[in-house]
Amino acid sequence: MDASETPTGTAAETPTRVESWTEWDPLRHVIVGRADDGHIPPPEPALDAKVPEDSDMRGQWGRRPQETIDRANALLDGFADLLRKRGVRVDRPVPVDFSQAVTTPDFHTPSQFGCMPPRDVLLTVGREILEATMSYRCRWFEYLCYRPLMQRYWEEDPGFRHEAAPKPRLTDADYHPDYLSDTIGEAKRLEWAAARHFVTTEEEPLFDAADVLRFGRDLVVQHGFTTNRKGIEWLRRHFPDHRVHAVNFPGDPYPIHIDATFSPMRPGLILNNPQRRLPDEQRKLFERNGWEIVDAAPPAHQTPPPLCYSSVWLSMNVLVLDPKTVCVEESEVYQADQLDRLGFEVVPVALRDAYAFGGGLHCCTADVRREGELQDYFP
Ligand code: ABU
Repeated sequence: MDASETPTGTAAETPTRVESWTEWDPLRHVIVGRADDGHIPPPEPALDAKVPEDSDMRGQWGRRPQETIDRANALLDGFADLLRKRGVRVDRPVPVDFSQAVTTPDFHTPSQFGCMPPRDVLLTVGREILEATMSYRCRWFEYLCYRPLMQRYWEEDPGFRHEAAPKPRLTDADYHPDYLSDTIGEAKRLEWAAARHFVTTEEEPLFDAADVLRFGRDLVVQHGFTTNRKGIEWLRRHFPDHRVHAVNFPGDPYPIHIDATFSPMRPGLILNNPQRRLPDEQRKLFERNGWEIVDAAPPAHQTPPPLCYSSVWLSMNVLVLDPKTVCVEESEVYQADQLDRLGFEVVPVALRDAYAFGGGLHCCTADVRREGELQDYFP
């Protein structure tokens, strides 16, 4: 069997058709990341700005301990099996050697990151999968792990469009030097976030795919550390038949990736992180179209797991299987209870020990196929 895929049962027989327009339509085919050879990358500007001053990640880098890689892979394999048993076809990336340095004419970094999470790299919009520019040097080549799958989809599905955004140069001009101090402090970070002063500059278009949410004809994109204004404008020009809306969340001192901040669950319902509330002006689009924006339940944990980049708000980083069914990390009992009360079948999934590799249930997946056609939810 090819390392890129582990078919079992009927889900494996799902023919290849790339198409997904939303975060909630019934999931039929998905990519689940792997923890193999996961590295904590060496210092670099965008990554350092994301690591809180009191984090256990400060000053650490190198290959992650093998026992944590094995544990994370066991959890990711378990999640893949659970999805297959529910009839979802699951494909897996092919890791490269992440201990390799990356050298381009513009930068050098002594090692890479991993192939978790795919959601950061691959943006599926309708019949297209777009490889994001990425904004960290250590993730510049991460798309290579997905190329065997992209090639296969391209050969098997004549309607599939495989696209790649222009690779950025990622010189020092891409990063604001004032973010690189070790002693910025949270108050200053919040002030900067409110003023939309982020670590990335406007030198060139930058975006990570996990800053984009798909609502049919509308794409909602977070402006923050990993996506700049030019990245949003690039997406606007690349998807001329979509409306692209820039959003920002002033309560987040480390704004990377929208999926632990603002999570659409089904048509008409969004969970919003109560510490990172969407500004009133930006809420209007949803409210005038009858969407309810509900504060997400509090996380069950006071701190992230060891050596983790993400916040405790991975509690709301859930994977919607269809508008009535949602996967929630099994220890996130408050989030599970809230979604149960909102009418969902909640499927508990053990994943917390894989969080350190790049995120939760939404992060560790990338859509290939959801049923459903393009619709206008904000007419
Ligand atoms: N990749 C999502 C992480 C967001 C957060 O740390 O809250």
